[in-house]
Amino acid sequence: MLETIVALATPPIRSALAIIRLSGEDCFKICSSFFSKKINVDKSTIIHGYILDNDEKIDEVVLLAYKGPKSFTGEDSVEIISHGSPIIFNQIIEIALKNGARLASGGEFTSRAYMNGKLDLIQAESINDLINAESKEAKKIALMSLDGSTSKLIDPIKNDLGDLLSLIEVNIDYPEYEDIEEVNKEKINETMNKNIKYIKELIKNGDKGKIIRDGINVAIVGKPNVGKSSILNALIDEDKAIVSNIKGTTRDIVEGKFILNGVVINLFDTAGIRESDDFIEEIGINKSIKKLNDADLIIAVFDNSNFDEEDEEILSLIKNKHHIIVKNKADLMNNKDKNELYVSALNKEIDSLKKAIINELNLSKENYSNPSISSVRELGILKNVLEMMEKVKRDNENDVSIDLLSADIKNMYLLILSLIGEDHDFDIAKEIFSRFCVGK
Ligand SMILES: Nc1nc2c(ncn2[C@@H]2O[C@H](COP(=O)(O)OP(=O)(O)OP(=O)(O)O)[C@@H](O)[C@H]2O)c(=O)[nH]1
Ligand SMILES: [Mg+2]
Repeated sequence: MLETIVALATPPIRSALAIIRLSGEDCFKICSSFFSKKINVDKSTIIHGYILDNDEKIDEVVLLAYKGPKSFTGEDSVEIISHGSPIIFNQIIEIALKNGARLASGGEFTSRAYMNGKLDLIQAESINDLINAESKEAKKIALMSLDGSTSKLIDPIKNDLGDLLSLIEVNIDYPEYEDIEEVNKEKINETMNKNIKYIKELIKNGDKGKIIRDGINVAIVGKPNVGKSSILNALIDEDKAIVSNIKGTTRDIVEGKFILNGVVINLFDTAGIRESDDFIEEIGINKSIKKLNDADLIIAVFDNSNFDEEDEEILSLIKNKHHIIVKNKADLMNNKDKNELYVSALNKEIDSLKKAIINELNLSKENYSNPSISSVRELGILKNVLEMMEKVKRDNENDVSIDLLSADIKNMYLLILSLIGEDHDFDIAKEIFSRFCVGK
């Protein structure tokens, strides 16, 4: 039997109301020992009453009792809505602990919902994404995961591999069944080809979804004084980084954030890159180079000064990275090349740069209206499955025997199940019997 757990569901700060949550088999019994009214243990109810510590009234609350399995965790659960004073909610939690509950660990309510089959693993993960979403689009994607739409994307692969695997097993183990389709080279090839194409599409969409979910890191680099800090300030529309006409003003990385077409852009203004004998500036320059290497996209800034060795150095540093080249101080330039991108950070004329970022990252809003498999874990598994499928396809073409291939097919099937957390009760016999009426 699982213990009853308790935790504060709202932030541990003073506010109008707080919610204390309990879940577990003894939950109604434990709450009855400190609630002023009787809790009906047979159905879900909302009750107004008092939290009591012996006879002392601790707070006037509303208690929501959810009869399992019709609750978030699938177990009997209670939410107590109390007044939002830390003294009150801490006291209520203490009383619950005293009466037999145990403090929940991080994510334990969600993990119980998963264990009780209320959520699959993709849905469980999306709860965190939903809470941490920083843009409306990120929230929308998380919600699509929570309602199960994302998990459904896995179904076609799961069905195809499950069918193939069962068919192979039946062919091997029950050769006497003549009415069962024979698994041959073509059948395996056809299944691999179809799924390789499908998974590649999922990964492509997932990479876009990942950008929405996690945001994107953009580093602004260039030689000193070209206006990097001014560009950061203009993009985030705030006077955050110090700007001056002294070369080497920025030494440490300055971070800013703004939302572009629903995507959180994490901007990093860096120290101007040049040869320097100033020890501290040198540290800053090394940090710039590291940031440049870690970023998803680089904005390389040049100005109206003569193109020199320092600019040359910047170009060589970014050449293998995703980058946008921008000419700042357009207000000082008379001759402009129509193939170049110009901005004037001083005059806050930077829309062309925003457009270039949107184009470079393909941040169109239509990308975000569909569910996508976008967490690092999920995408990692899919990429792994894709590699295995490509291997099985090659082996199959090279006439590797079907029983050898079946081991790889089984492993990729298990990986697909692990995406949604169903791998723990995988049973090949169950799979076969669920698909064929073998030995009815
Ligand atoms: N005319 C003009 N001046 C600009 C523009 N953008 C920046 N500046 C000026 O250029 C100088 C340097 O700007 P910063 O933004 O500090 O340059 P930086 O690249 O961050 O310089 P470091 O931090 O030293 O590497 C300041 O005097 C700015 O006011 C612009 O678009 N037009
Ligand atoms: Mg600067």
